[in-house]
Amino acid sequence: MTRGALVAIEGLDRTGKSTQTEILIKTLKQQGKAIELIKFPDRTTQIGQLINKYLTDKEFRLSDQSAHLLFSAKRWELVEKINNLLTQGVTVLLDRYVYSGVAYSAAKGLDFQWCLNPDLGLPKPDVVLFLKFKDDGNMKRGGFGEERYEVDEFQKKVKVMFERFDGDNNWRNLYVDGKSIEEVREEVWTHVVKYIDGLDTNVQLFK
Ligand code: 2DT
Ligand code: MG
Repeated sequence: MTRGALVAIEGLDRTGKSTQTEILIKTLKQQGKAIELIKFPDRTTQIGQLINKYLTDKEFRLSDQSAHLLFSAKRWELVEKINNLLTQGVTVLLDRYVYSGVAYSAAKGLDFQWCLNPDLGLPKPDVVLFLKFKDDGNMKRGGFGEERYEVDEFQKKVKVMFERFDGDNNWRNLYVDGKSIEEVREEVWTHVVKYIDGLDTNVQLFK
């Protein structure tokens, strides 16, 4: 039986993840493909609401470790749903995932492996599209500075942590510098098209 593919879109803030995921969903739906978008953090459940408070209210204090574990708990809350969708042949598109979880927390100084540990056993994406600026281009875009992590110095540290995943066989760097939405869309498509008809192999787990 063919299962759906697990595709993650990752990147710093303001790199175009949400724009590209929306376009991709629309394209795949137009082609009659079964696809579902899951955004992390999803802010609707009780855990999600706590995370939302943490991100938007700077007076709300949590230790870095407990904040980290909440984001991980958020993923574990949805793992059954993800697995069920994949089994049913649905392609699951993740807007942020484990990689953001590790990168944003490790950027605060927490140990990289410690950050990954609570996510071990989660389904591992078949492909990760990392939307990336060569320079600090995301910081020059508008809409920055409203939430906890939207600070230039911090974004630079997160970038370094994200890059530690570069080299994994599922990792694809997509440079967005100076490219239009349409140009990035085409590149996203060339990476995703190989996966949209499903896979015969079992989904891998983080280990
Ligand atoms: P958005 O800007 O995409 O809404 O994300 N984050 C995200 C973490 O620190 N850990 C995680 O596990 C995830 C998924 C990245 C809000 C912020 O939450 C950060 C930015
Ligand atoms: Mg954001």
